[in-house]
Amino acid sequence: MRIDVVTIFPEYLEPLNVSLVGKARARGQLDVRVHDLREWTHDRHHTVDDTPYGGGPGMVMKPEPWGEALDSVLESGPRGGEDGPVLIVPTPSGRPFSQRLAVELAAKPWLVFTPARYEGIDRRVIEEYGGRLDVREVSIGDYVLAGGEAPVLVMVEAIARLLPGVLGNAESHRDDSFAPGTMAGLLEGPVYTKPPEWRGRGIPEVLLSGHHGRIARWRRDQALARTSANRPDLIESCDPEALDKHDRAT
Ligand code: 6GU
Repeated sequence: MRIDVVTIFPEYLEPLNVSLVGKARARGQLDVRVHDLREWTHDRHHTVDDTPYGGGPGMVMKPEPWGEALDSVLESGPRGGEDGPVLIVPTPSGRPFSQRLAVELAAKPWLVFTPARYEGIDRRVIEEYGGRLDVREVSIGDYVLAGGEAPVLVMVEAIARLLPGVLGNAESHRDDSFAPGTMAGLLEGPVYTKPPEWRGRGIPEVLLSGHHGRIARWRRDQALARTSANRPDLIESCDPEALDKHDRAT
């Protein structure tokens, strides 16, 4: 997969050199290219923002640098169709990012992210590219950040770990919280490792039993209890078919 990021803070994306994403890049599983938006400005001050039409607080990112930057990045790869890019515009006004969207985007060959600062990007940029390619305005949650760079780090990590061969164990994401399937989109329950006793605290007996059926049942009960406590909304919205009889009785 190829990922391009256009930003006024390329250094903010340095963490993409570290850990899981960094290793995927080093192995050639992920081609990440970070671009400085100011390279596509032409004035002495490399201006990327201006005051909003209609008044109001804050500044708006000018359309011209974004247009030139995106034209340049988009020219460097396949135009459209199956191989074409998905343009992801991080904004608190976007559609919510989710595991489902991460799975969808992980199947695409090319993602282009446009993290903005200030009050966002002149609307005409989104209209311009929305007319030619798959453009998604995406938010990572119901709070406001100073810019879209941290959301890009979040989204790229969520997507990269789903790429084939990136996680050591292909089964690692089968039981992820929010994963459909065995856990029915429930949150993951608690986990334990050695030592068998720590500060007087032991391990739940069932995990030492070697009884796979009972362990699976226990894990599912724990997942359901944790989801009820922390995310009752996930139980409300879940497919009743995904909860078995035992779950509903709990
Ligand atoms: Cl994608 N951007 C900003 N600036 N704030 C956010 C966000 C994105 N998602 C949640 N808050």
